[in-house]
Amino acid sequence: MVDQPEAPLEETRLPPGQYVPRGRPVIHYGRVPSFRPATWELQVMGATASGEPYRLSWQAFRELPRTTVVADLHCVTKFSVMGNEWRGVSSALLMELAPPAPEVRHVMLWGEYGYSANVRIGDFARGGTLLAMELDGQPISPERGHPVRAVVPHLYAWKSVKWLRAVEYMVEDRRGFWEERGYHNIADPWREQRYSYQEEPGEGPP
Ligand SMILES: Nc1nc2c(c(=O)[nH]1)N[C@H]1C(S)=C(S)[C@@H](COP(=O)(O)O)O[C@H]1N2
Ligand SMILES: [Mo]
Repeated sequence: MVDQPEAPLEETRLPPGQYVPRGRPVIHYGRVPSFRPATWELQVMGATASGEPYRLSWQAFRELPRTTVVADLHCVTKFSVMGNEWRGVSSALLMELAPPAPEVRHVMLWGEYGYSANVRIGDFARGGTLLAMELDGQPISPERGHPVRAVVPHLYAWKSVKWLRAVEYMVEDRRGFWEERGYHNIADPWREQRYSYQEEPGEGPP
C-alpha cells in the first residue's frame, strides 16, 4: 500500500505561525486518568442562576442531545490538527440546563487532577464550543479526553480541557493552569495571543 498524501487544506485555514504536522499528535500534562462510570459526574458550579450546583451522572450526561462540530485544533506549540469532527453536548445546551447568574463573565473548565483553563463567557457560549464525547465517529480515546472533553475550537487548544469534570461560572476572572504559567488569558490564535506578556490592559485578571 502506498501512503495517502495529506489531504489538501481547502476549506480550513491555518492561523499565523501554525503548521500541519504528520499524523495527529497527542499532548497533555500528566497521566491519563481512568474513567469510572459509576462515580463520574460533571459538575456545574460557582455562580449559577439558582445559587445551587448541578451534578450530571454519566448516565444522564450521555443521554443528552448531541451536536456535531467540524473544527481545527491549534496548539500554542504551533502544530494544528485540521478537520476534527467532534460530537457532543453544546455549551448552549449546558447553559440552558444549568444557567449562569446574569453577572457571570468567565468560566473555568476543570479537568481531572486539577488541570484548568479559563475562558470568557462569550467564548464559552460561542456556537462551536462543545462538551465532546466523540471524535471522528468514535468515542474519544482515553488519551484525548475520554469520556468528555471541552472543545473551544476558536481558541488555542490548551483551553480545550480533556477529561472534563466541572464547569465553574465566575463573576471575576481568574487564571487557569497554563494562564498562570505565562500563557495568554484570552488565547485567540488568529491574533497570535500566545503569551501573557502580550496581554493588553483588561485582557487578564489584575
Ligand atoms: N486535562 C487536560 N486537557 C488538556 C491538556 C492537559 O494537559 N490536560 N493539554 C491541552 C493542550 S496544550 C493541547 S495542545 C491539547 C491537545 O489535544 P490532543 O492531545 O487531542 O491533540 O489538549 C489540551 N487539553
Ligand atoms: Mo497545546
